[in-house]
Amino acid sequence: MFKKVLIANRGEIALRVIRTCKEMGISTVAVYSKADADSLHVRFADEAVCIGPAKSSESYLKISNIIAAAEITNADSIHPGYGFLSENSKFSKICDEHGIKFIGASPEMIDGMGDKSSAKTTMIKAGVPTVPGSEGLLEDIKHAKKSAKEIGYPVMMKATAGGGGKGMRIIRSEDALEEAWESARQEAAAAFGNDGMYMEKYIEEPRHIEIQIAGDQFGNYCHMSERDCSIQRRHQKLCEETPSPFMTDKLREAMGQAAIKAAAAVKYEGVGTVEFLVDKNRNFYFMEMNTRIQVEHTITEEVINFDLIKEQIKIAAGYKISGKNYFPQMHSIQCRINAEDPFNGFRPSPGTITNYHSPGGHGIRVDTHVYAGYTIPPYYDSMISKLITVAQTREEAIKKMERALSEYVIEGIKTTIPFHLQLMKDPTFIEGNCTTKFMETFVLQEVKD
Ligand code: MV4
Repeated sequence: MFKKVLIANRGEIALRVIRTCKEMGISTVAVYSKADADSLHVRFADEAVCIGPAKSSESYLKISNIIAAAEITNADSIHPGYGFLSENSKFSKICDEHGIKFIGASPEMIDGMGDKSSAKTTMIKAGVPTVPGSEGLLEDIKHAKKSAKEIGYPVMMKATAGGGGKGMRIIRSEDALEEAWESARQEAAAAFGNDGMYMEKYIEEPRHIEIQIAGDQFGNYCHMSERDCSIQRRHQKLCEETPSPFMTDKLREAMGQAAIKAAAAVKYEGVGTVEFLVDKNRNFYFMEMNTRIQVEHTITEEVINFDLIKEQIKIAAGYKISGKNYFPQMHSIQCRINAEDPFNGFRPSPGTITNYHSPGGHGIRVDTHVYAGYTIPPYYDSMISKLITVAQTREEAIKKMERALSEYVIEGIKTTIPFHLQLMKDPTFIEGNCTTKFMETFVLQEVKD
């Protein structure tokens, strides 16, 4: 087992990793930017090293500084959390070259899954269902036209280096193809330095349902059931739950097996997520594979009663997994509390928290790094807390969330709490009918106080 883990991240996930390390008897090293000197992850870790100024590119993304911090403190491993360097193949490789265990995917795995078109080809070969579409990259506009005709409109053009919706276009007729082809390629070139494009059938109003998986170095794989992440705004998840209200036992079995097939096809080691699009007829299609721990891993932990960070660390240290699958025993919901103003287009609202009281009681979990007096810096992600409920049934988990949200006091900044309070009362949500289109029509009612 590792003796000392450096956490190459900040905020709630840095704290989350530190907590598990403490329980496992592993020493921890925090790294922090000058803007984060007062952060809890700095205080809760055994050691802390300042790695640069506020700007991420000069601190949390600065590989040389993080490696130097690991060497100075004699850390034998690095946990990257999510975001930042968690899916950076260069970082994974450099850790390896320095004899530091990267608690995450290998460089080859990251690159293989990071290129969406080749990941899709890998999955087709493995027999994992994918959206019908072009084979490999589109060579030119002529090829794009031919593909679209074969697939049948509407089609979706996607950047192979994409993610977060960048370089993605819905095309409903041939008239719109050329303009979409040009603009999507330009967007992808600017965002990723890679203008490779592929095309597939456009799935109307899909659900985003992902399967948590794990694999070890002995070829054992398991799935840990699904998370429904359909409630998103501009490709930012807002609320996640498990089990999915759209799931059936049969579909879970099929998606679980497909996810294991995906993991086995690439000899996946560690914990990961296989994302699927699910259409209204419960057909499911491989979308992407994430090679990191995700923000929403918490709800899976709650329903299978299992510490996923501990599992991640154990697998990286060479432990075997049992190979048996996990099924939800409870219902769990997570609301992402962001420092944003939901009444003004979710505009970021950094600043000082003047008053803070977090909810508690049975079935409530709060993963956060904030406290009364804490100043949210403007440089990073706006998520400041994850509020998670767990209960026997979906109805109880929703009621519990409503109660917890109404107890939650965060003053001095705007937060997404009012949004979530309304979401918990929304008929479409209560009926379990939210698709990825839900937020396009959601209207937040102004509350007077
Ligand atoms: C799609 C799709 C419909 N049809 N692919 C969005 C992000 C990227 N990872 C894939 N995405 C989509 N791909 C086909 N063939 C709809 C989306 C999509 C979406 C997917 C999951 C969650 C939210 C979404 C919001 C808009 C579009």
